[in-house]
Amino acid sequence: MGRDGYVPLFETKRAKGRIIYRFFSASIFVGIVLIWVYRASHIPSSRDDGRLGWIGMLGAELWFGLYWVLTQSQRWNRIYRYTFKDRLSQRYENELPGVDIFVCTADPIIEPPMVVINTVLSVMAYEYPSEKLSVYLSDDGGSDLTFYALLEASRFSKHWIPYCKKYKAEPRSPAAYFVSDPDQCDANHAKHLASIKKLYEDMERRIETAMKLGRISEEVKLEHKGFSQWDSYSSRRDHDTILQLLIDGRDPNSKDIKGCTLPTLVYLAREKRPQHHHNFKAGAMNALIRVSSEISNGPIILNVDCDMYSNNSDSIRDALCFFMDDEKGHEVAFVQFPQNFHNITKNDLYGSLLRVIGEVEFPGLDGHGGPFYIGTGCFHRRDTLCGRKFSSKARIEWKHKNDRKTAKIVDDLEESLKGLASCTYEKNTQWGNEMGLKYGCPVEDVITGLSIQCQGWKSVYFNPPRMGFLGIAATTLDQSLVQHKRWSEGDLQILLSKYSPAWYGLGRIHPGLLLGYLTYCLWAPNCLATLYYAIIPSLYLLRGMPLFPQVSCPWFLPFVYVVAVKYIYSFGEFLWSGGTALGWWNEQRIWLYKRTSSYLFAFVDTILRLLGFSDTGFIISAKVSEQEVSQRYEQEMMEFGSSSPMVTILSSLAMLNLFCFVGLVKKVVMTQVGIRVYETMALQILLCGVLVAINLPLYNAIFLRKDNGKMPSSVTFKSVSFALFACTCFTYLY
Ligand SMILES: *[C@@H]1O[C@H](CO)[C@@H](O)[C@H](O)[C@H]1NC(C)=O
Ligand SMILES: CC(=O)N[C@H]1CO[C@H](CO)[C@@H](O)[C@@H]1O
Repeated sequence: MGRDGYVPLFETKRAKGRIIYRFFSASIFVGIVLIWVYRASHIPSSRDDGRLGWIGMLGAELWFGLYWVLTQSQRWNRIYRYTFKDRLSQRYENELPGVDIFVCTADPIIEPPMVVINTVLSVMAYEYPSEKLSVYLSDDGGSDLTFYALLEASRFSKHWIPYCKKYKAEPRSPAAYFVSDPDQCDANHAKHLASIKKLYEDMERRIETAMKLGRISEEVKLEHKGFSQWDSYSSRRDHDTILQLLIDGRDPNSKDIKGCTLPTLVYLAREKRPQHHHNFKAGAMNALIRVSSEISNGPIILNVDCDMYSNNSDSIRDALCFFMDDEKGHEVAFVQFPQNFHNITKNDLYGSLLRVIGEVEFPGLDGHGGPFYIGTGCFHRRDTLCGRKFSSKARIEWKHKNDRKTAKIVDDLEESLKGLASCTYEKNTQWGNEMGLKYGCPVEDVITGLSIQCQGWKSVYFNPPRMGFLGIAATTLDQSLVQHKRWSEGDLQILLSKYSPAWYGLGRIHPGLLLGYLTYCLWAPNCLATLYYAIIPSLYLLRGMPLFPQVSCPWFLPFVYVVAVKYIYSFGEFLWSGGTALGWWNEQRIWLYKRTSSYLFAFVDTILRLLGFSDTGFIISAKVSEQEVSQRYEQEMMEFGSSSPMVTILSSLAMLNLFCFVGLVKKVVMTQVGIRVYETMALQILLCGVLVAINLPLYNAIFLRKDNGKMPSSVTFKSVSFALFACTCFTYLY
């Protein structure tokens, strides 16, 4: 107990070894500066000595060095958070605030209704007073199949919630719970488990039947009046607002089988018209904010993606420990949980987990005022999301926040709320600008979080040992690259937007946080220096022209120091974050692939748009989850089987490096210049060799594999031609 009886609800610990880290990183910086000095002072005097290539190396190394400096902001001051949930219940159990949970889905095919309702059920079953919990599903697919699944889920919840609370079941997504093989000891529980599992499977069968049929049968339509709202529906892009309170928590008749109150459950498909822009997920979130304000108006909002179930029934209480802390709670605008996945393979082939970001970089941002908002697994204070500015004096009175709207007759209420989700509601309002989530950016979450932090608010990163939320990770290379293209493009747009951290954030957020934002905003431009480094030194190697200092030269040392120490550190950091050695190697590969394809397309598209052209507009691939594909994913075999331009670039780069490496080997064998080559071009050989080694799975996909995940022959043809062309031109013409 502290002064004046203040009992903190959470604790913040600084990472150990920060001083050592700072010395260490200063030494790398010295190495980087020496490299710059070497480059600048050794520019060859004539074109024949590779002057152009040299100047390019200088440019690339300047970029890498400066970018490395930016990344230090995320390691400089890491902090870790711990909550005291028992203190929270001692003090506030009777005045816990209402919590509104938003689940967003957009397409019943890509995001199957069974996945969606598992998420919904897991958040309905939070260890939290049900009368204070409301769950809203926004369905931008406007699908009666999703509505039907939710209706089924509302019925199943009457059994599921009391079951979870009685047996303290974890996790509370039924599908995940049943496969986790819950070990029950007593016969009673076993019987109960069997019966609830049967209920679940019956429900699943009914939903799958409807999915196969592709529509709702007439019989089922009679079960609920809500289906009549689809009578005037013409397509998912053209329909009225569909709003249905499936469970009204205030209604004395909505009880579970034990007679306890159920959480409110609402289905919303906002109005869509072809002539109105719908602003994607940000638009859906803003409609939910308005509609929920008239139904439950919970002062805390949690939003999760529809595939992200709650793996920890105490997460709400964890988050409240930050919001309700007497001393610091009033500064906190949002509490971000890490994005985690339940279908990651052991060595995380596609680096989906972003392990180091979650374990190291976000705690580092937290030390400078808080992490970004990443669009899922995040608790917000409703008023800040609606644009309230921070004031150090305004404390929050949670007690008065609990006044729910007095119950109107439900039918009237639904009708009167529909206007809030109409296409035209936002016209001439500040929605999407000063209020709610921001429009016009592919990463609406990050830009919204940034603008909240610019209003003076802090955010908190909370990464508990048992993960709060688990989603589904990309299971093919294509999905993974497309996802990164969207992210890096969105982040670059933020840099160029009115809310750019570089000018809007300047003076409004902590400088360390500003640098942290820049690290992400500059993901896309990284493609230039990386492409340069992956192409030019190898071509020069083929021609026998050195671009790095000789082994015997003192300038060799800074290069070796920076490269060796940087990678040893990165390896250690990855293992410390819970990864495997092979996982690190995979991460290096995907790092290269992202930078040379996703980021390149993101960069080019952004430039094209700035110049007034439309973007390259390649199609977003659907989430495939065919049996075969997931089998290969589980065996950690990379999936190349699509002939997208991104894969073509990766394959061309890999072939180019292979040719250069083979050319070198041939030269060494035939002319016996071996020792001299190692002496003069050791670093270039190393670079080219590593690029070849890291691409081994790609060569395998070109030359050896027979399954459908192998490289399509059209891609092989294009990339071999391109690489041959580049090597020939460079050797004979340049
Ligand atoms: C999810 O929760 C279960 C217990 O319900 C736990 O055993 C598991 O480790 C959790 N998963 C993660 C990734 O934390
Ligand atoms: C390893 C693993 O759990 N893979 C699963 C990931 O999720 C997809 C889609 O739900 C499944 O098909 C995989 O089996």
